Amino acid sequence: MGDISLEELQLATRNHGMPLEAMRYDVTPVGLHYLLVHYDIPVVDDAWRLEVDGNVASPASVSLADLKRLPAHEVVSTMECAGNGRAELAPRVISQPWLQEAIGTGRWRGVRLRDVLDAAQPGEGAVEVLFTGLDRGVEGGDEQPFRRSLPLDLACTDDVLLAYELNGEPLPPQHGRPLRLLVPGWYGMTNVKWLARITVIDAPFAGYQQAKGYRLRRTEDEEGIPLDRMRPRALMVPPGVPVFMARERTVRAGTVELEGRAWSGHGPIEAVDVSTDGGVSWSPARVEPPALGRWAWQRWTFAWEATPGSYVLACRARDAEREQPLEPEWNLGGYANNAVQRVIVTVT
Ligand SMILES: Nc1nc2c(c(=O)[nH]1)N[C@H]1C(S)=C(S)[C@@H](COP(=O)(O)O)O[C@H]1N2
Ligand SMILES: [Mo]
Repeated sequence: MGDISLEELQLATRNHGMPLEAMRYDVTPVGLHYLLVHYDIPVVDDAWRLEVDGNVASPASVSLADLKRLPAHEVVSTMECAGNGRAELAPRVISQPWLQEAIGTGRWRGVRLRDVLDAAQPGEGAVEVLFTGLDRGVEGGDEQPFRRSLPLDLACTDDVLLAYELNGEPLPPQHGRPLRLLVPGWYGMTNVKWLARITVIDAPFAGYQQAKGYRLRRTEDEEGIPLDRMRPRALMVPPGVPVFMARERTVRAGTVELEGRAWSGHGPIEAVDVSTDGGVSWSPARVEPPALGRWAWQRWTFAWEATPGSYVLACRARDAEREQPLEPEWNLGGYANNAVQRVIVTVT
C-alpha cells in the first residue's frame, strides 16, 4: 500500500471517523458522528443571516429566528462520506484516508427547504439551487467557498431540510452551525454546512465540487459520473476485544451475537448476509425493519456458533437493485468504495 504521508495524517487527525462500536446506538451521539471539513471551521456570530437570491421573485435575507417561525420538520438520517473506503483502494488515492468509519446517524431538525424556496418563488427557467457555505479554501488551484448545487425538483422534496439542530441541540460548530443542508440518502458532500446563501440558478452549476470533485472517473480527462445516492453497505460492530495496535479481535468460543447496521440511499435493505470464512460462503442475518424512518440505517444480528480457530468475518448488504461487491473498484477520487468489510477474529 505504501506509507501514509504527513499530509494524509494531517487530514486524518482533523477529520475523524465514527468508531464502529458506536453502531450500538440507534442515533449517533454528537461527538461520535464522523466529521469532514475541507477547509477551516468558521466561527459564526449572532449577526448571521441566510441570503436567498438568484432567479426568484422575492429575494430574502432571513435570520435564524425567522427560520424557526416556519414549521419544523425532523428526519433521522444516516450520512456517509463519498470517500468512505478510500484507503482500501490500490493504488492508494491521496486524500482523506478513510477506512470504513466515515458514517453516522443524526436526528436532524430544521425547516423544509421547499418552504423557504416557495416563499422566494423561483422564476421561469430555474433548474438548480446552489448552496454556498461560509468556509473558503483553495482547491484545483482556485480560492472558493465550499459550494454545491441540487436539481430544483429534488430540492423541493419532503425530507430535504435546512437543519439547525442535531440530536435535540443547536448544530455544533463542526457540523455546520448555525444552518446546514440535509439531503437524506445522498453522500455526505451534498449536505453543505455553514450555509450563507441559497441561489436559484438557470443552468447547472459547474464549480469545482461538482464538475471536478465527487465524480466517478478513471482519468483526469474523463467527464465522469456525478455521485449522488449512497450505495448499500453493511458494517458490523467488531466482536470481542481488540489487540491494542492491530485491532484484530479475540472472542470466547460459544454463541457470539454479531450485530451491525446496514443502509442504502436508494431504499430499504432487503438482506444482509454474513460470512465466517472471508466471503466464500454466506448465511442470512436477521435484518430489523427500519425503526427510525426510511432514511436511517437498519440493525442486523447474526448468532455465530464460534469454535476455536482463526476466522475472517464479513458482512454484505443488498437493496432492491444492488449488492455490495467483494472487492473494491478503483476510481480517481477514491469514491463510493462499498466493498464488504472483513474482520479478523481469533476464537479461544
Ligand atoms: N461548507 C461545507 N460543507 C460540507 C463540507 C465542507 O467541507 N464545507 N464537507 C462535506 C463533506 S465532504 C461531508 S462528507 C459532510 C460531512 O458532514 P459532517 O462533518 O457533519 O459529518 O459535509 C459536507 N458539507
Ligand atoms: Mo465527504
